[in-house]
Amino acid sequence: MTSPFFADIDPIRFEGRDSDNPLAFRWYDAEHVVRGRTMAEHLRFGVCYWHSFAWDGSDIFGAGTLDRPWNPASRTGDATMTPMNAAKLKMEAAFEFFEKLGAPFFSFHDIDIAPAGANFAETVRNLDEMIDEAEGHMERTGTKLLWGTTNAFSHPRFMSGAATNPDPDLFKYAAAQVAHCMNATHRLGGANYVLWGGREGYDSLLNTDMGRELDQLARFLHMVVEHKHAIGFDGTILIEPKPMEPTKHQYDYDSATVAGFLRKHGLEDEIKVNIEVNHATLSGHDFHHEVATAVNEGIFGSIDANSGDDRLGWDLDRFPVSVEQMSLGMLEILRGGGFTTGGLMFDTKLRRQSIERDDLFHGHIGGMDVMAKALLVADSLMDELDEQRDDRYSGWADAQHILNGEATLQQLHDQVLSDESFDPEPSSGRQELLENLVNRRIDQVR
Ligand code: XLS
Ligand code: NI
Ligand code: NI
Repeated sequence: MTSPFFADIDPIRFEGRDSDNPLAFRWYDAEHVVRGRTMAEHLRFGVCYWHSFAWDGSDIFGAGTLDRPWNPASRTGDATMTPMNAAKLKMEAAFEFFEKLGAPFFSFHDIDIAPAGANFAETVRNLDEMIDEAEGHMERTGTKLLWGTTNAFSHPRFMSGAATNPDPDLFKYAAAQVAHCMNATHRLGGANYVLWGGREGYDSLLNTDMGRELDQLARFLHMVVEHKHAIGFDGTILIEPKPMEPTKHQYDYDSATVAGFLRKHGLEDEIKVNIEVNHATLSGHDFHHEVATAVNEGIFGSIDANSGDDRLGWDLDRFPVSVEQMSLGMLEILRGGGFTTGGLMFDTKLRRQSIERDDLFHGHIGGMDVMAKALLVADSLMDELDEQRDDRYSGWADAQHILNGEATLQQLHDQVLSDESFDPEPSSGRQELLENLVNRRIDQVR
């Protein structure tokens, strides 16, 4: 491996709208202030370790295509490339990338950064050693941890789930793994800890007791929350909803499903959601619907900023490309007051044919510029839209007694019956006018 890994790339800078340099930001100006916060503070960009460094480009039909010399398939024949040395090389390249891109955060699964050992004890020894390495890199580069998470879905032992496994030994194994990874996340000062229910779901009710599995999941999450308080971790615990894949039906279907589940089990003040754009698409919702639902439920936490495809119904994890889609999402994030511990994590994959080293930069630069422009569009729209929206509901100012419980159905009936002139006039929803406004702002922001 040539060192440094991205030797041909200089740190990425903001060069403004007129720059033709493909390796520069045109919209993401970290220090630019919007509504009292810098863009960096609003957007809190993170790079994911798994797709960007651990994944080699393989898909269900074919082998890896990407140049990732630390991966097992590329290491054959090189005796110095032990699994731990490979993990260290991978980490050097990852931090080189975070630093050159200027992303303030990263995220990882335990298995992305450290190789599995022969048993659990050896696995966590490897992880602890790599956490030491990460600590050094973080100090050196100033990169921070947006979230840590546990991969309790890839290994065959988890084929029937982790917390929702019919076998309590698997629940135990997952508990041990999550406890250790939470400790590691805490050590690195992580802002959040994410639980994506990889295989927490089912393929067939012929062999699945859904009620039992959901109760197991609730107990597991209570244990996670208890552990968080026991170790003094002050980050946010986040569930990442997804409706399907890899199981046919995932229990954390969408924001609304998670909100109901949390409330049923008394977890609504302890756990929030990490909304992934592509998962929203898979659940049949718009991204902005998922954000608005979570804000409304008081559980909005963080975003996995990627995108799907209109015609391919699976988790493609493309880099965000649509300014309109992301503007509507950013609008709901701004309306909700913005991020606290959360941020925009690029849970994004290169296309399998994007095999040049700089392709990873182009993906992230494009994604960051799209989100930065979306922030500006959302900012320019919010007050005007909110004013028009409030206006639509202005009649309620004189009808608060209805919402306060001071009126009965019978009373409303009697009032309508007795007032012969009562004949409500519909008024226009003005959707097309507002859609045109959005497109105008996308053209106008500078
Ligand atoms: C998979 C999920 C995964 C989580 C982290 O679809 O998006 O990547 O973000 O486990
Ligand atoms: Ni994700
Ligand atoms: Ni996903």
